[in-house]
Amino acid sequence: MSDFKQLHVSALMGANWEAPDWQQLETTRKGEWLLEAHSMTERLQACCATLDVEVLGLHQCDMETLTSSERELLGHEGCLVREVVLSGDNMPWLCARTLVPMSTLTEKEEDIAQLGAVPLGQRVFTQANARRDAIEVATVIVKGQALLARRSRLWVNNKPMLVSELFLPHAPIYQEEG
Ligand code: VNL
Repeated sequence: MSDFKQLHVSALMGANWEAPDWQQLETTRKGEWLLEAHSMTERLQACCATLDVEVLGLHQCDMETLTSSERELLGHEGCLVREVVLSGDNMPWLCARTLVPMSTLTEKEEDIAQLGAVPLGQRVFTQANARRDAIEVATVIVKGQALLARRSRLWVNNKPMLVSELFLPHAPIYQEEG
């Protein structure tokens, strides 16, 4: 699994994030996935019988290691880094890396550091004031294959976190338009 992590997490970290072309994307199936403003967990769950989360990594990073765009989106702060792979019916669908600033992990949000196999979306979107903004998209080449990715900021109780998601080859986003 650690080769998998190395390959996909570094691909996410090296992505060239760009503002989405909303008008063009909104009309496509891929675009609906990439621009999903509500819970990606729920959207994935609707496509399978069992959605499993495996935690690949959980560590802290200093604010010096954040990129300039990460600092612009989150502020100048150390973060908890959570890396997971989500599988739908035992097929790997999504690799996600989330940066959670230390000031977000306070009060009712302290438990976000200990989610384990509970999907982040399940935790965040039960909160009435959860919202997503700053959606960006990228195409990332992994082993010669072009994969879709997105990055977005989630807010819980007005505290931010930054989620990067890489859609793996078997993910429903690539299934034919029906
Ligand atoms: C997580 C991150 C889950 C991003 C997600 O969907 C996601 C997580 C289920 O860290 O649990 O899109």
